[in-house]
Amino acid sequence: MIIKNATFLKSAADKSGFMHFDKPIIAVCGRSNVGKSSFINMIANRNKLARTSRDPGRTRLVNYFDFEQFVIADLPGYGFAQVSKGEKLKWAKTIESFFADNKNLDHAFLLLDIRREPNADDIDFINYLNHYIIPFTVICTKADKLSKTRIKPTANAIANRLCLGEGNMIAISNENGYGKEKILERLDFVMAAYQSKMQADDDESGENS
Ligand SMILES: Nc1nc2c(ncn2[C@@H]2O[C@H](COP(=O)(O)OP(=O)(O)OP(=O)(O)O)[C@@H](O)[C@H]2O)c(=O)[nH]1
Ligand SMILES: [Mg+2]
Repeated sequence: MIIKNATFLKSAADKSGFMHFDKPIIAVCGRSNVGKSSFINMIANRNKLARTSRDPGRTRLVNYFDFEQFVIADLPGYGFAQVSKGEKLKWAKTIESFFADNKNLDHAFLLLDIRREPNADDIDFINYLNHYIIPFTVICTKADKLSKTRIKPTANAIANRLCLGEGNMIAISNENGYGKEKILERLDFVMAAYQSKMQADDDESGENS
């Protein structure tokens, strides 16, 4: 996969703003401050496509980015202690309606900070993805914060904790580009899965006509 051009499309606050495309939609999700917006910038080779911030809770809307072959939806982060109960409920509603309609996404990249044990919010989120039968890849960010020899064993320990196979877990650094090749390969895989799904849908509608 070669990423040539990426552009911001629009933000959506709720169901009425969610977008549909005739190409795969990949949701980027994870705890607040884990590096979702930085990740989008890293794969786009751009510094300021998605707004990043040191203050958790920066992204409150679903932000869509067009990468030509696919679309990325940057989702608001969860688990931010300082937001009000009302805000949290609003977040839960937005996310729930986003996941409930499978036209809203084809794959999820769930980002975790490699230095932290997955917590109850992360596990709930994985249960959520499984419940709605959404294929996902776990991406451990901030690998630059560990020594090179610690990256693989730490990522493997997280994969074991979450009962994930090796192919479903990638360690990356948004700072120095570590793991980017693996992300590009994964994007090829997501594209191929989307194309076979479309082919199967076409075959099925042909049989029924
Ligand atoms: N060292 C290091 N810092 C990172 C990495 N990725 C993100 N950061 C930093 O972590 C902070 C949060 O990054 P964001 O990309 O804004 O995180 P986010 O998940 O989009 O946050 P919300 O939108 O608030 O949910 C920023 O200060 C980034 O510079 C990484 O791979 N390595
Ligand atoms: Mg963000």
